[in-house]
This record gives sequence, C-alpha cells and structure tokens, in this order.
Amino acid sequence: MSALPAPDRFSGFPRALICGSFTLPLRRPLIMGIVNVTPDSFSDGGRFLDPGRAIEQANRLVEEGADILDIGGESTRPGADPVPVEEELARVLPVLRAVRDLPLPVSVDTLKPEVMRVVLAEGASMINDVSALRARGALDAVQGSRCGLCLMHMQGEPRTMQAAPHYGNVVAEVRAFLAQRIAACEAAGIARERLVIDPGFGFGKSGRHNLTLLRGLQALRELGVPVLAGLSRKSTLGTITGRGSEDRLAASLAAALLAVERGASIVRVHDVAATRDVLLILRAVNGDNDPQP
Ligand code: HH2
Repeated sequence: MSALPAPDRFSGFPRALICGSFTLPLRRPLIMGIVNVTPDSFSDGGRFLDPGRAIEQANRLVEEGADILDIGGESTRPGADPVPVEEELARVLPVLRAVRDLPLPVSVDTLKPEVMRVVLAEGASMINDVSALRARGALDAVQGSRCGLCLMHMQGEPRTMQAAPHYGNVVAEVRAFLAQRIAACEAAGIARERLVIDPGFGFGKSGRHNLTLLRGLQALRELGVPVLAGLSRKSTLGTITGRGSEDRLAASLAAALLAVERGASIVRVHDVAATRDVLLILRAVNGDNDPQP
C-alpha cells in the first residue's frame, strides 16, 4: 500500500486524492463522467438503463477524457422515490464489472451502506454519497477500504427537498455541515486524503442558493479538502437560459468553468468531451503546461 501523498508545503492543500488503488494528482481539474443506469434521472433517465448501453456510454466517456466514472443506480432528482437495494445493485453491478479494470477509478453514486459494501468488494474505487455517509452503518461500510469518498450536502431528502429550501446563510451553513462530516470521517479513522466535499447544487436549494454557493465556493475549499461541483444540466441553468435539460450544454460548460475558477478540483458532468476542451483552454490561459491527460 503506497504512502499518503504529502500536502502542498505552502498551502497545506492535498496534492492528490486517494481512490482505492489510484492516487489522482490534483494539479489540474478532474472530470467525473456520469453514467446513470436509471429509468428516471432528470436529464437522461431511461437512456442507459439497459446494461449494454450503459457500458457503451461508460467507455465513450473514458475515450472522451473522463478521469473518474460515476455510476448511479438510483435517481436523486427532486421527487424521486427510493429504490430497493437489490434493484439498485442489479442496475449498477453489470456496469461496474465491465469497467472496473479500466485504468481509472470507478465511483458508485449511492447512499445505502449495503450497496457500498457490495460495490467496494466488486472493485469500486470511490463512493459518492449525496447524504455524506449519514445513514446508519455508512461510515463502517467504507472505513476499512482505501476508497475515495464524496461527501455532499443535501437539505432534506430527494422526495421533498425542493418543497421549501431555507437557509439563513447558505454558504456558512453548507460549510459548517461539510466541516462536521469531514470531522466525523476522521473520527472514524478515514484519512483526509480520501475525502472530497460537494455543496450539492440543487439538493434542497433554490436557484438563488445555488448561485450564492457557486460564488462562495472558495469558502468550501478553505476546509482543505478538494471540492466537487455538480451543475451539469441542472434546473437552475434551465431557469436562467429557458432551456430544457437536453439543451443545456453551453450553460453546463460555463458553470463547470466558473466552478473550477472558484476552486473546484473535480466537476461531475454528462458531457465529458466538451468539458475537457473548455478546461484545456482554461489551463492554457493560466499558463499550465502540464502534460495532457
Ligand atoms: N447530482 C446528482 C446526482 N449525484 N452527486 C454529487 N456528488 N454531486 C451532485 O451534484 C450530484 C450527485 C443529480 O444529477 P444526475 O445524476 O444527472 O441525476 P439523477 O440524480 O436524477 O440520476
């Protein structure tokens, strides 16, 4: 087992993210490509429910330049109903098994400890949990592995979260929640170098809350853990542009770019190729001459 990467000598910020057997350098922004194996995801529901189509999509995203794949078997769109464990595993496992030997970490988007245990045993390198490991048994399920962990903020739960989201100071409250979840992970013996935090755009937030969080992203980065931003095709972008979820590419690219400029280390996106090009331009303008991925 390799040693943990040393944090940057000057900023104390981690230089790399541990994700199972992978150590992902954080010197350039990383792209997490979304594979939704669901009938009801908000922008691509049903397109990749068939395992063959989901596997094709996963391979396409890797060719397009994804650094991490994120496979989800349960939609968390507003109003979505929970899916039983067996059903979620039946959706996720065929795809995980088909891509787990590719040379990149595979994340599974789940909030169920039972699913976490099975997918980690089956070769997942990361758990992306929209409830930040708050379910009973979730910390135990991931503690003994070296998997990466994405801790996301959500107010309420998917079925009802958009009914009346309310905050006094959304940035301060999301930051305090994430700081508390980082502390809970560390208290459970989980190394900080395995953690990623995420404000959870659209999860119990109005459009105004989402924009305030995007403006204030730097305040989350100050927690000393890489920030992931998931704005791809989200409804706030539709409200601003007046466009449906399949027609939000330009808005999603702008949002990804703005998130990285404000400190995001990872962007979670549906459209990997276009996002890669945008981030390459940003890096070139910033004079970042690191070798291409
Ligand atoms: N957003 C969605 C799902 N999982 N995970 C993280 N960490 N951050 C996010 O912003 C995030 C997430 C919702 O998007 P999508 O997967 O496209 O839709 P659905 O939940 O309907 O499957």
